[in-house]
Amino acid sequence: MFRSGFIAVIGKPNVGKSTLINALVGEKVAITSPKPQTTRNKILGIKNGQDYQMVFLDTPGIHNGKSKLGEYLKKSTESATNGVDAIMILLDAGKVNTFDFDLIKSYENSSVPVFVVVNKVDISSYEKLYPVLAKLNEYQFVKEFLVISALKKRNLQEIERALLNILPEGPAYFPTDQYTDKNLRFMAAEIIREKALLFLQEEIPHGIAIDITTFKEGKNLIDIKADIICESDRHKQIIIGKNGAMLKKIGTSAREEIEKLVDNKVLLELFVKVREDWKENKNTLSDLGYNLKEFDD
Ligand SMILES: Nc1nc2c(ncn2[C@@H]2O[C@H](COP(=O)(O)OP(=O)(O)OP(=O)(O)O)[C@@H](O)[C@H]2O)c(=O)[nH]1
Ligand SMILES: [Mg+2]
Repeated sequence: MFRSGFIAVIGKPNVGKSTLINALVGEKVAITSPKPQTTRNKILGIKNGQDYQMVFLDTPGIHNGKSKLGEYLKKSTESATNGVDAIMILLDAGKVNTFDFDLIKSYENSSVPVFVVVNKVDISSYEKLYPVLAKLNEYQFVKEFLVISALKKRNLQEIERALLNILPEGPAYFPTDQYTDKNLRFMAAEIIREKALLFLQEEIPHGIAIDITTFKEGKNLIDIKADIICESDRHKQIIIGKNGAMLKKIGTSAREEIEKLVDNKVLLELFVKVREDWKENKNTLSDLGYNLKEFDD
């Protein structure tokens, strides 16, 4: 019997949703970073087994961003839980608070099984964990509580087991050699953004977006040009860095990773552009891959 289904992975920013999905799928489907609000789109991570296909939906961390971009992120997450076969709420073991409890509670009347997964146990103590687990036990409607480390790949087989218990019989929804729904162009933009998140500090990472302006696949080389969109001249200066050092660092690191992904040489040219209101302008947002119309019925 072949089982298949969709599983939405939701939770606060930075709890490790993308890290978990990458670990489960065994491929880098989504970028991750130590900074909150890394994921901006709904991204599918497809785990193909002998007799199952699990399709995980990575989602932006839930928070109350007031911009048009914030609205897009919120809708991405909300829409991800529609029509799925299971919902997995991820918590950071060391940072569980009322927001998490309220989130769990909001799924009390869910028509599909709800799992609560406590992540990052590798950096949490049992003294901290016990009161959390005791409190979680009050939520009788939750199908199972699981304690894992996505980063150390600890207890992930428990997630697989728990899901196989509830997934219905069904077909493979995607070709079994496919592990995401996103194309190379999207992945390239995300990798550039990941490196920017990694190397840039403070508020700047959240104020940038990547626009791939050229993506030409030749036989021996892929030619990629991309704009790093930011919100002010001051940010632009910081992203470029002294004598272009920062931009070079982001570019080199991104190029190396894109080359591995495409298994080809890559020529990557980055430009920095200021568009003060990109987070508020619906058309600009749409051009950058954050199209609010996706959610219109
Ligand atoms: N120590 C430890 N760190 C983890 C674990 N899982 C994730 N992390 C780290 O937590 C940070 C956030 O991980 P992400 O996977 O980007 O978190 P996310 O929930 O997808 O975040 P958003 O996309 O912003 O909502 C990264 O620095 C990860 O390396 C874990 O099990 N243990
Ligand atoms: Mg993420």
